Amino acid sequence: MGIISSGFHGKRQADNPALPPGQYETGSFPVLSAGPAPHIPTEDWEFFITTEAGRRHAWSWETFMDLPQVDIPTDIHCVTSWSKLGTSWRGVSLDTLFEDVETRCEYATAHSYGGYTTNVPLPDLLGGRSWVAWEFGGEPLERAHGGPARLLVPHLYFWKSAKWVNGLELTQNDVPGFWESNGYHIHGDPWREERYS
Ligand SMILES: Nc1nc2c(c(=O)[nH]1)N[C@H]1C(S)=C(S)[C@@H](COP(=O)(O)O)O[C@H]1N2
Ligand SMILES: [Mo]
Repeated sequence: MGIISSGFHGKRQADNPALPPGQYETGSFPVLSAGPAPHIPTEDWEFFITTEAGRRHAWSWETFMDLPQVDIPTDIHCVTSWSKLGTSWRGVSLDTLFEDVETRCEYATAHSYGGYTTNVPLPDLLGGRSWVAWEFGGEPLERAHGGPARLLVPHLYFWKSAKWVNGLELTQNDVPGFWESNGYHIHGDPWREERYS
């Protein structure tokens, strides 16, 4: 048959339409971080959006929590080939956060506490496709997974979902972030296997 199935790592299911090409399903939730997990008390947490005009929109944890919260059922896909199907998150849609933001920029760089960055085109962030998520599986997001809050862009490979997210810097050009400068694809669509550059 030519199919090697390992119960430990999960199995490739070529016939599962929820799995992008080259991915296998896992039941666990691996932790992948390029450095130590920063500790951000919610009293100190802030989320910002800066525009090309120099405007800075910012939310404290309190004002962020006052925004409409939504449940987000979604699958997630890591470039290292694991996919986790049927995860549930809660957070604020980027559409909500962008309501008063005026910009002609087409890209954003997500900045995280701790220094991680990743670039995402605005069309991938808007239209109900991304969130700032603070709850996973009905519990506050664990620090290892990006708590108090992380970006969630589940239709792109999971490295785009910046943990410990601090804000978005809008940019005119597509500026490679941390992994994008280290060989990962500039865009990262798992359905097109945009893994490496
Ligand atoms: N701030 C920050 N965000 C990050 C990373 C990181 O190292 N730092 N790693 C990315 C990568 S490569 C992946 S696969 C996912 C892993 O998220 P998880 O640890 O919750 O599984 O987070 C992404 N977001
Ligand atoms: Mo990753």
